Amino acid sequence: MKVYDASTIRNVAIVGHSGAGKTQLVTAMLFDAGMVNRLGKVDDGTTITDFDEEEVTRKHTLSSSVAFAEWKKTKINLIDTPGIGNFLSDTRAAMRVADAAVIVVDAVAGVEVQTEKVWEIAQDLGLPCLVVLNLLDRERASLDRSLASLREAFGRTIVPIQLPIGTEKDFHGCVDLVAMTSATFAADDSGNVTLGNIPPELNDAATTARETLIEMVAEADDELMEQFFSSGTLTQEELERGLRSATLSRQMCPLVCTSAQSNVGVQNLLDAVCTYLPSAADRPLAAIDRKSGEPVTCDARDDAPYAAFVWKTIADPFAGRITLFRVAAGTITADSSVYNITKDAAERLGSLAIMQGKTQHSVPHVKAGDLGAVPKLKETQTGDTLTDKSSNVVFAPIAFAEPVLSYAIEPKSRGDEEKISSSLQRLQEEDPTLRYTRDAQTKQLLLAGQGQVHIEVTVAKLKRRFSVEVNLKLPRIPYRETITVSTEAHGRHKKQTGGHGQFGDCKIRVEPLARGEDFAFANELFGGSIPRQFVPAVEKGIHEEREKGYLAGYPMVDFRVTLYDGQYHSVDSNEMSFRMAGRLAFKDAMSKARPTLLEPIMNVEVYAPSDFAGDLMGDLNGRRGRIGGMETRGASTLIRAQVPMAEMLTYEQLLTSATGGRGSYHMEFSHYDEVPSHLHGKIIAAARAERGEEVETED
Ligand SMILES: Nc1nc2c(ncn2[C@@H]2O[C@H](COP(=O)(O)OP(=O)(O)OP(=O)(O)O)[C@@H](O)[C@H]2O)c(=O)[nH]1
Ligand SMILES: [Mg+2]
Repeated sequence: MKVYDASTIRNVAIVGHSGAGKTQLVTAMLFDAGMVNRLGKVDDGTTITDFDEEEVTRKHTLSSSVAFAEWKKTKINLIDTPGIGNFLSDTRAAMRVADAAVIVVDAVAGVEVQTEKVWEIAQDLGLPCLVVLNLLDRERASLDRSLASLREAFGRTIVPIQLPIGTEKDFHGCVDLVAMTSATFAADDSGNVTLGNIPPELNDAATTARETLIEMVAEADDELMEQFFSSGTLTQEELERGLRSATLSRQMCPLVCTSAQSNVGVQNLLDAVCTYLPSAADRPLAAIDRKSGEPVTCDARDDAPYAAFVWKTIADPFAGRITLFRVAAGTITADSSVYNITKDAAERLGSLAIMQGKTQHSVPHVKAGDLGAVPKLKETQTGDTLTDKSSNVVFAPIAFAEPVLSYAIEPKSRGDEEKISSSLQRLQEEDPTLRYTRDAQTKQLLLAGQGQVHIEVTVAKLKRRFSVEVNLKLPRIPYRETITVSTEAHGRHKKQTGGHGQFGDCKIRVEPLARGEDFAFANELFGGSIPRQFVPAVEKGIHEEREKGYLAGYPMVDFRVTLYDGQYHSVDSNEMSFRMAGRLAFKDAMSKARPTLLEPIMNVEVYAPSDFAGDLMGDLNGRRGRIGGMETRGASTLIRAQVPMAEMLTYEQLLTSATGGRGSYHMEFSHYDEVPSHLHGKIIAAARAERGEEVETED
């Protein structure tokens, strides 16, 4: 394996909506570059990057993976990412270590909900983008319609640098608008290519499209603009150079045309990646100065001290933990020691590898700008920085999404609890968006994640990888409780039992805090009414009660407790007594502070053909949703709304049946809000029933 310098490496994240053909495209690129000798297919489970059994079965990417193609003296690191919304955090992590995003778009559907999501992430990260219009061989595929929806969503920066030759089933090649040549491909998926002139019937269209392209490129660069004015055009060399720099500065986003399934246009895509996208040397990795906290950058220089960013961890049941990193600067060498500055721990590296899907290719070192992997690190987790102890630079940790939904789970065989905990702990290492807890009251095991698919996939992994089987019970809405008015309260615990008695007495004030502020405890005692050492006991008692909730057993949040007075007894007072007093005071407070229920509200974005927009908005209103906006995207409409989570549990089914499968949506936690009072009774009754408590009836 040749060693590549940063300037000859392209790190690209292949991103886009599920089903756009990302995995198929990566497989075709690997085949065309001669990395594998057979064109694998998603439908046969023979791709390089969907290797997990669960991915093969579902025919969807569930976790990012890396492969590399050597193409024209360049090493292209391809990170295939999941397009299913539940796994967006994983896609975001991959984009953190990429120098560019290749956004794959379905030429039939145009822009979809995840297309917008990845575009937003690319924008946040300042990533140059290349759009691949894929599935051009499908019925109703169209460059014009797709381009219209892309431009409506992302503006006119999106510019074709190719035109498709042939439509739908007959799509078999592309016109290169920069070189004004054509490439046509054999009909047998072999990728055998014939280069030639532009077919006469496309001459006019190509000339017009090239003029548009030239104007855009000239607009982006003063020097080229002058050149354009004086000579009326640009040379091919100028066009290429101008297009590259406009792409790097995000003023333009070139669009190319492919069919990944039939291996058409894939080699042109490889060329475009090399020609127009930044190398690892062009984009220093964003970092943070440890002292000032200010953003800085880290140049991909080989001769600099080593610095690497851990962007992913794989929990392999056989090989153990595999840590994936990007070397930002310097060189990481096998059989050496590195320092994990995030964890303040030294790590011993054994063998190093670069990944080709699931296969590890052993390498002696990984240089600046490249992506590497190392098995069996002890302390290192996703988001950590490996660098010298004295280094001033660290990389910002990855922001993983908070869980959206939680399910109660139940082991199929008794006694499997231990195994479930340890297996889930392993899975959490590779998937930080997963949470696993035990409900303090019901003792139920709760598994929280990004949505139904995420939870189902996790349960399937438990079974396949760790041989533990669980039943999924109904999803649980993580309600909270809070108070609505301030009040004062009193708790006294007093017991006389033969010898030593028990005595604790405290007075507290409770007051509501703003949403999201959780809980605060303040001590305003003076004059020693309660000795200092007992204050933590009062706080502990209050904590215990607040975790248990008051109305329906959900944790109480967004309020402050101030301890302002109390009494003690020199012999009978002890920690236990004050803990009890705290609990009693809390209960007293809740009986007066008009507690209420809070529910999670979700940000929802729905994408569907515009014909369905009216019905879908009506439906969202019916789910207590608040419509925040509506935008057209070509023939589709994007609806933004905020909807209580409790109303969204059945949304997937509705959307599929209402739109014949042509709608998609994305949902993220937004905030907590009060539950309307008419729904309280139902929620409280359900919570009590779940705990097996008697349901009280009010007469
Ligand atoms: N006709 C046709 N089918 C394609 C093409 N590209 C991919 N497919 C098929 O479309 C389906 C989805 O392709 P994938 O490559 O798995 O899509 P993806 O974008 O990776 O999807 P996720 O992993 O869920 O994000 C598979 O059945 C592919 O065989 C194409 O260019 N033409
Ligand atoms: Mg995929």
